[in-house]
Amino acid sequence: MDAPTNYRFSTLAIHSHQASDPETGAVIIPIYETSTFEQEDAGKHKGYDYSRSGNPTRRALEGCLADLEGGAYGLCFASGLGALTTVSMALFKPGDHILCGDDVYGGTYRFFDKVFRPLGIDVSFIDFTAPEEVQRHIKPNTKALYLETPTNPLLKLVDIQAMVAIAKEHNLLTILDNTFASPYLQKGISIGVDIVLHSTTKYIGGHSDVVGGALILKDDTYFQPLRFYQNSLGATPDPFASWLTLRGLKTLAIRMKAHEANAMALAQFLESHPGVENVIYPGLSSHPQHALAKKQMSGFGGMISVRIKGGLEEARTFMKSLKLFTLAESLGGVESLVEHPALMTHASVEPHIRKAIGITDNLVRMSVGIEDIEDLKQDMAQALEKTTKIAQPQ
Ligand code: P1T
Repeated sequence: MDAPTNYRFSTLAIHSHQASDPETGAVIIPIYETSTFEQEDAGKHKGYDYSRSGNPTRRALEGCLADLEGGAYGLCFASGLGALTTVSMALFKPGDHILCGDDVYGGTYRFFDKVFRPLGIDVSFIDFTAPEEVQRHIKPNTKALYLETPTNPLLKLVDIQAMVAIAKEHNLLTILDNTFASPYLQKGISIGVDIVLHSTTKYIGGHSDVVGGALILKDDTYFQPLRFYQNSLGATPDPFASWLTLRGLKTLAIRMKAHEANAMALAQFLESHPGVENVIYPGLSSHPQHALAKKQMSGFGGMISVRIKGGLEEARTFMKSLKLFTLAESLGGVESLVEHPALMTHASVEPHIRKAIGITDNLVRMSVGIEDIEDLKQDMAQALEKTTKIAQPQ
């Protein structure tokens, strides 16, 4: 069936760019596992010539993601960082300056700080929760605002509308990493963001079985250069990865509702537990930006960060004692994961910077899955009991 864009989110996720195969009637987009395509005459083909440049399975995913974000184009990549490096190489040049949030995925920080900066592109990491700070750091050569919201791992909220207003005033490009919210909970393009970035490895794929990334473009302003760099840099996903991602994407709406319901219940449970110093979850009224979360998101998502009472030893004990939560990097899959930002996802951020922004040694990040909430609570309770014994020896 065809999917006009006036269909709603869940319908688009299942049908957009996924019509039945006209030749065979196959209901599901095939995995076009081919590296190349026959040409009728040199340079004359049916729209595809080589799978790095384009592949029908990937094309379906790109189109569907564009519709879900309310954008004009989607471009997919072999990873979220593949999307980041491609957009960065395509749109910035030596001498440019980028303002980036100070709490972003460690790999994003590493790319900007350790790879891009030595190439002559200046990057400042600023507290994006304070729009006046962002204003203050704009220089004549500033070209873009790079924001992540909610942030990884501290779940801070960045006011997208305020950032878009600043960008308009100073003629800057806005790039929003929407990985933590997913297009189901937050739509940057309708607020005026130019480019949305995803690690599709996370909620979009949803099953911890495939790595990928995407860029969704508001309009055609940057389509040609990004398409050119996508093909020229070559960080494209293979057909099977595209297919797995598209298959996961179909259930994004119901998964996000289930992630959120579990995360909210668990956050409330943890907030009342004596073994926990503080709980960071945008859905709690104790979150300093709860009102902003309500304004710009249609739900609060499935990520929780907690500070365990004590220090590194207690955090380690807590994580090792969990039975249902797997100790692993990544997030957004149906299974619950737990990780230690300082030692794992944000190890590439220098200790003094981690300290300054609040990535403490007792900070633990949880990706709450869609298992039964009672089992998740019980798991937390037994792990905290073991941890509390360490924290308060009798
Ligand atoms: O891992 P990859 O698909 O390359 O995506 C990178 C990336 C980009 N943006 C955000 C907000 C991310 O969280 C990530 C990857 N993050 C993890 C692996 C993690 O455990 O936080």
